[in-house]
Amino acid sequence: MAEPASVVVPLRNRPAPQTLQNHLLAAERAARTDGSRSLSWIVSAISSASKVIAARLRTAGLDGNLGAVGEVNVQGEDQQALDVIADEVLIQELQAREGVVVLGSEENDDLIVVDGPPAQGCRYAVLFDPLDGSSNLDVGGSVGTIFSIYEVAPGEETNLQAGRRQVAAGYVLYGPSTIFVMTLGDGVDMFVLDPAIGNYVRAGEKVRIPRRGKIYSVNEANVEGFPAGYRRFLDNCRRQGYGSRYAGAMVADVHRVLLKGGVFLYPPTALAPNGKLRLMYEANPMAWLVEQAGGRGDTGSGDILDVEPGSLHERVPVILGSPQDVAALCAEIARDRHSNGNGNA
Ligand code: AHM
Ligand code: MG
Repeated sequence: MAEPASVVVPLRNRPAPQTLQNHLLAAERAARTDGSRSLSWIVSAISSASKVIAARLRTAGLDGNLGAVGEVNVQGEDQQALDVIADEVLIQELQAREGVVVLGSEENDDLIVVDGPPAQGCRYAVLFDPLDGSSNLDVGGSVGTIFSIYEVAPGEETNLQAGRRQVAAGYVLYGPSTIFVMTLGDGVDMFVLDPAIGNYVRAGEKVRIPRRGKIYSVNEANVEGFPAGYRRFLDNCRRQGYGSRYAGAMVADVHRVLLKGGVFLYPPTALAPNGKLRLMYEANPMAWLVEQAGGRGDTGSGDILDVEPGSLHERVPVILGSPQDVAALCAEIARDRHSNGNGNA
């Protein structure tokens, strides 16, 4: 019997590889505005920067880029060499992109107003934590980049906006693979860097967080200083057989929660009544991503995304995760608020 002739699909009819670049182009076409064109370019600048950062991280133990630089950032934390490198790479990529008018970073005291020709279309502020979890660097642990993008009106470059107004947010996880997770407000998409071709390729579309998980992620060494509602919630989790996982890098911990469910928290303590994590470039982008995946982000007294920001580096208590787990924790916190008028008892 004759072999059936093989069918050759004409090139133009083959599905294009699902790269981050194609995803951004499709989103831009769907939005059909000039603004979405520059927004795609801005996200694509972050993706380019993340490839450079991933490469620097890979050789960090070989090229003398591990360790502190002897400077302290505005948060009072020792800056690592790679914190500074990642910050510079992102600023260089972003300030050259049309539409970027303001940059804000964990590593810089103040917002940077970009000095360039006036933007023609939409104008954007990009806030970022260039290298989150950098205390993991010396031990080869996972770290990440977190970003948050807003549209800004002329003359309002330095006015901070609530997280609800973000137009794009995401993170890059530098672990065994480099993973880019983002939202443009239409669900959460996930891309893995294919080192053979240097492109991010889609690994998850419209990611959904499980409604409930079996893991909590918190720095348990601080538990004695947590408000009572947090302590009761953690006791309940242990009684119900939850496991505990904590990488010490928010990006790695939230990524696990996004995929497997459960809850990540950084509660207030007596010494740090607003916790440790920063609203504008840690809590807000992560909260929007988790919400876009069907989860919740709360401070213990309301949605993270509704917090009206006062300053670039302000901190908020952070609860992120599966809707049922976040609801259970918030209910415990609310019990104390009702009984003594203060959820932080
Ligand atoms: P960083 O941005 O300076 O690295 O700090 C933020 C990190 C988060 O990634 C992580 O969740 C948290 O700090 C860990 O803090 P701790 O060591 O107090 O548990
Ligand atoms: Mg951080």
